[in-house]
This record gives sequence, structure tokens and C-alpha cells, in this order.
Amino acid sequence: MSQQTAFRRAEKQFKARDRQPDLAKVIDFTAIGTDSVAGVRRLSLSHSLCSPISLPFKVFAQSRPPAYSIDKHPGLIIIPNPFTDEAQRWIARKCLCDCTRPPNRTNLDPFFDLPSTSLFALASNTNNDAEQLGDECRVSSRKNTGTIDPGITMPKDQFYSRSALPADLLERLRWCTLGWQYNWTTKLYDLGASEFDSELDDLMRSLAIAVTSVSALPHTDKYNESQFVSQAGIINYYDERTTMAGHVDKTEENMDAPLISCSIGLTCVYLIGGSTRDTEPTPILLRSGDVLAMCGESRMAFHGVPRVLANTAPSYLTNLDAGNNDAVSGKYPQWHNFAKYMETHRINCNARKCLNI
Ligand SMILES: O=C(O)CCC(=O)C(=O)O
Repeated sequence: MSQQTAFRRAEKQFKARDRQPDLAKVIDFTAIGTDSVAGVRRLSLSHSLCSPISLPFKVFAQSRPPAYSIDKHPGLIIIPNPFTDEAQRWIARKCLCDCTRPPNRTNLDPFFDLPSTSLFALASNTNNDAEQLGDECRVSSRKNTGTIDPGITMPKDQFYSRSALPADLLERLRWCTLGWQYNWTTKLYDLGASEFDSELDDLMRSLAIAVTSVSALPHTDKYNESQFVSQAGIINYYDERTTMAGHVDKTEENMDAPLISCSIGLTCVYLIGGSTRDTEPTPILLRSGDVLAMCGESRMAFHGVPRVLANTAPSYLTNLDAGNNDAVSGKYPQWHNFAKYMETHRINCNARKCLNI
């Protein structure tokens, strides 16, 4: 009988739904404060976090927030929520409204004729009562419009073969790709490119500059932090039961630039392992606003999300009126629509520099 790897064992332990996950050994950076935790080091960012001038609100709550590394995973840096509440709401709006629009691709595009306006806005403008909604409110399945790519395998679930309500589609939104479009089948960036959202890129650049100036990190001549630019990104949308299996992100030619990842909404258990699945992974809690940067050796490490924890979203996301007075609120649907989504979802938005030059 084949032996289960250490990574797989840890995944199974956190995924099990017949019991509450045991969080006793999960590192919670927010709870560390001034305590020392074996194998965890507090770092100083040697560059301040600078609010991008393109954003009309205060982005970072402090310019030099605490940051941490883990001895067992060289190059991994965690900055526990450096953002203002308003900045987190802005990231949620960006990820749900702006970034899901074509030409960015989503997991739903192969099966549905999605609107060029955002699916989120459409779902916010309609309600979910199928009795009341006419066919004009439904999004057509490509099976019915004859626009399905012949190379696509239809899922067994009949949901993908029929027109669907926008709110039901939103519940099935799992990812969208930004900039260079990643192909999950070939594992290459071979589906063309869209323009990476420039405001999101500005945010990712400020984070990249701050983390790569940490003196503990190896510097190579293939990468200079001032040259970080988001060339490709993925936004992952999780509900309370969604998981992401352990994997390594290794398609990018430039593995010296950091992979910058921001999490908003529900807390999750994130596993960071080593270069093979045989390395015992370290479980960490990623809470709303946490930034994780994979630099150096950790850029080639197995990682995944075996568990999203229900009822952990912060009130500055879930209060129905929380975002109504934000600087950008006029551009987006009413905050109560986001609040309902954020109550039961986690969004992870990450950016990579792909090329060496
Ligand atoms: O959701 C996360 O924190 C992890 C995302 C991830 O690993 C990926 O997009 O490759």
C-alpha cells in the first residue's frame, strides 16, 4: 500500500468535516504580539509601505507593520493585516466587480455567456427568486447558444448545461486570471493577456518593494525589487467548503521575484511545506487582510488551503453599511451586497512577475 505523504496527511486532518479542525498547532501571527514562538522570527521591513497615489484613500494602517518569517521555510514572509478597513473593502470590490470582467477569464467562461458588466453587479441587481425572474435575467449556458468550445469537457453537473441565475453563478465563481492568462490544462500562460488592473498592480508593487527589502532575503541579479510589476495574477474565491490542494507555482520564468498574495474575508488554514510533499508542512492562519510573500526558497514550496473557517469574517466587511461612505463607493453596487458575500467567503488575490527582464 502506498504511503501517504506528510503534506497529504496534514491536508486530510484539516479537511475532515466530521469534527472541528484542531488549531492548537496552527501559527496565528495576530496572536503572537511580543511573545516568542519557536521557529518564528519578527522582521523589520526596511522600506515603508507606501500608499499608491492612484488610490484615493488611506491604504496602510501603519507604514512599518510587524512582519514575520518561519525558520523552516526560508523566504516566506507574512505581514499580518497591514491594511485599513477601507482598503480591504476596496480589494473585495476590485476582485468581485472589476477583475472578473472579460478579457480576464473565470472558471465559468467556458460554460456561460457571461455579461461584459460584472457578474457581481448583475447578481446584486437581481434577486434569487426564480419564480419572479424572467428568462431575460438568466445567463445563457453556452451549450444552449452553441458557443461551447468543442475541446471542453462538460461537467456531469447539469447546472453547467442550463441558463442560470446570476446569484447562483456567483456561488460557483472559483477563480479569475489577471494579466497573462493562465491555462490550467497546459499549466502555461498560453491564453493571451489582458491588461493587469493598474491600481491593483500599484498595490502589489508597494508590497513587493517592502518585502524584498527585508535584509534576511537572498538577492539575485535576476530580480531588483524596484522592477516588480504584476504580469500575471489569480484571484481565488472560496466559500466555507472550498479547498485548494497542495501545489507549487512554477510556471513563471522568474522565480526570484516574490509571489505576493493578499487574503480578504474568512480566515483559512494555509499549509506551507517544502520542495516535495514529503516535507511536513507548517499550518498557519491567514486572516482577513494578511499579506503573504513567497520569496527565495519558499517560492518553490508546496502550499495549499485545506480549510476555510466559517464565521470568521471581520465586521468591517460584514456590516451592511460598512462601505457606504468609502471614497470609491459610488462606482460599485451598494455595500450590503458585498457584506452578504463576505460573510461566507474568502478571496485571495495574488500577483507574480513572470519574466526575468
Ligand atoms: O488562497 C490562497 O491563499 C492560495 C492561493 C494559491 O496558492 C494560488 O493561487 O496558487
